Amino acid sequence: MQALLSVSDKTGVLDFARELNALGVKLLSTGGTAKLLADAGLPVTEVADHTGFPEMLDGRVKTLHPTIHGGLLARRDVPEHMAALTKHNIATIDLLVVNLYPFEATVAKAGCTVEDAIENIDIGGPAMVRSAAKNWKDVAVLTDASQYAGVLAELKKDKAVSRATKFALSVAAFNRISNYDAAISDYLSSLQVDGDVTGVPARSEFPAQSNARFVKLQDLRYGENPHQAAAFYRDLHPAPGSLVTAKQLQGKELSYNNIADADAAWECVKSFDTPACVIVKHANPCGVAIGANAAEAYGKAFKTDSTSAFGGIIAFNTEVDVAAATAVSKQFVEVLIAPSFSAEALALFAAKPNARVLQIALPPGGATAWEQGRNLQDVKRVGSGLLIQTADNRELDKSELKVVSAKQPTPTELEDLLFAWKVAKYVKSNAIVFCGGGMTLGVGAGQMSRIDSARIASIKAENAGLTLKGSAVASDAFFPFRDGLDVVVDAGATAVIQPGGSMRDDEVIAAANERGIVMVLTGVRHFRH
Ligand code: 93A
Repeated sequence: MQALLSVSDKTGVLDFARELNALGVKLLSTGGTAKLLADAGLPVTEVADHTGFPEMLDGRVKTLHPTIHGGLLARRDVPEHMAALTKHNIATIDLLVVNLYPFEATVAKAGCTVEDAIENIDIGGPAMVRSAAKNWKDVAVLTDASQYAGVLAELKKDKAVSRATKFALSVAAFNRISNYDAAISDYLSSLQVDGDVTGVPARSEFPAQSNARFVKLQDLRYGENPHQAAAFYRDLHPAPGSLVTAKQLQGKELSYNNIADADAAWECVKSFDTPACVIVKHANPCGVAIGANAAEAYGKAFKTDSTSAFGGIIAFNTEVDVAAATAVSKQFVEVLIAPSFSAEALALFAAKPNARVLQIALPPGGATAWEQGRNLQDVKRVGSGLLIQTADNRELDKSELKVVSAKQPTPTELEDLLFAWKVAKYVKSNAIVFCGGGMTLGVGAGQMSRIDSARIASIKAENAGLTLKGSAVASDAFFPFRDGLDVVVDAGATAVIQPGGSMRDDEVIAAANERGIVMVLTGVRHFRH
C-alpha cells in the first residue's frame, strides 16, 4: 500500500505517518511535508523523485503529473486501467492525505492583499482530492486531521479501509472542496469590480454570497402563479422534523403554494405538545385548536372559520386515526400532514386520490429544542439582494410574563393567553388572535393597521357564530394607541397578551384597567411578514 501525504496544516500528520510506516505503508510526500517526515527519520519519497519531474513555478506545480493522478484514478477492477499503469510504470496510490493551502484563514486576516489571497488558492491539492474521491472504491482520501485516528484503527484491525468509510471520506472530501471553492468565489466576488483589485479589498464579516447550500428536490409545475417558474430545494443538512423531510403518501404533486402553506401549518402545529390541529389558508392559520385527540382538535379548529377551511392545508402533531380522518374527509382538503396515520385513516383517504397526504416525523426532543440548537436561517429576496435572519424560534416561558393590569389572570385565562400567544406568532402581521377553551375564535391577519386586524378578527368570530365574551386575545406587537384595545374589549375579550413597549404603554394599561380586563406583557414581539 502506498500513501501520498501533502498537507499545509501539519497537525498530527507526523504521528499518523509514523503509524502508517509501522504498518508497512510506503510514504510519498511533497516538499514541506516530506521534509517534516524525513527529519523525524521516516523513510519517505519526494513526489518529485517519484514522478521524475521537479517541483516548479514556486511550487505551483508539484503533484500535477500523470504519475500521481494515474495512481489515484486507475480503477483496480478494470484490467485496461491496470495495464496502462504497468505500461507507464505508475504505482497505485491507495491512501491520500491532503489538506489545502489555508485560503480561508489567509483572507480572514486583516490587511490580506489580493496577491496573498491568490497565492493561497490551492490547485494541485483539490485536483488530487477530487481524483481520489472520485475513485473512492479504491482510494481512501483524508482531508482533515480528525479522520486520521478512525482510518488508522481500521488499517490496524483489518489491514484495509472499509467501503463505508471510504465512501464517507469521499463525501467529506467533496464537501470540503465545495466549501473551499465557495470561499474563493465569495472572496473574489467581494472585490470591487471597478476598484483597485491590487489593493486591500474591503471585506465584511459576512461573505458576499450566502454560504447556504441547497439540494434541489424537484421542479414545480409553476410558482405562486402559473406564469412563474419554480423549484423546491432543501438545505444540505435539513433539520429533523422539517417539512423537507416529509414523505408524500398519496395525492397530486405538491404545488408551490401547497408547500408554502404546508410549512406554515406544520411549523405551527409542531410547536404544541398536546394533540393539536392547524388549518392554514394563504399562509395564515384560519383555525388552530388543541384537544383530547386529533378528531377533537380538528373539530374545534374547523369551527373557527369553516368557510376559509375549504381547500385548506390541515396539519396534526399527532397520529390521524380513523375518527380524525372521517371528520377531515368531509371537507375539501388540499394537503393533510401528520407524523403518522392509522391504516384505516389511510384507506379512507385512498378514496380521495387527489388529496396530498404528507407524513413528517416529529423532531426528537421537540421542535423548539432542535431549532434553537440549529439557529436556522430565514431568507427573503429583496431585489437583487437577500435578507437573512435567524428564525423566529423564541419560545416564551411563563415566568417572563408581566401582569400589568390591576386584575390578575385566572389559571384558565393564563392558559388561553399563552395559547393565543403561540398562535399569534404564526399569523402574518398585524396579528390579532382571539382564543378561548384551547381554540382560536377569531383571527385577524395581515392588515396594515392593528385596529383593522382587531375588527376583522371580531367580525370573523361573529360570522362563525362564536362568542368572544370572556375570550383571551393576543396581539403580535404592541398597541400603539388604546383604540385597538377598545375594539377587542368591545368584542368581548377580558384578557390581553401583547409585547408592550409602546410610547403609550401607560395609556394602554390605564385603558385596560378602566375596562376591568387583564393585561399581560411578554416583552417579545412576533412580527411575521
Ligand atoms: O501549488 S499547488 O496548487 N500545486 C500543486 O501541484 C500542489 N500539490 C500539492 N499546491 C499543491 N499542493 C498543496 O501543497 C497541498 O494541497 C498542500 O496543502 C500543500 C503541501 O505542501 P508541502 O508538503 O510542500 O508543505
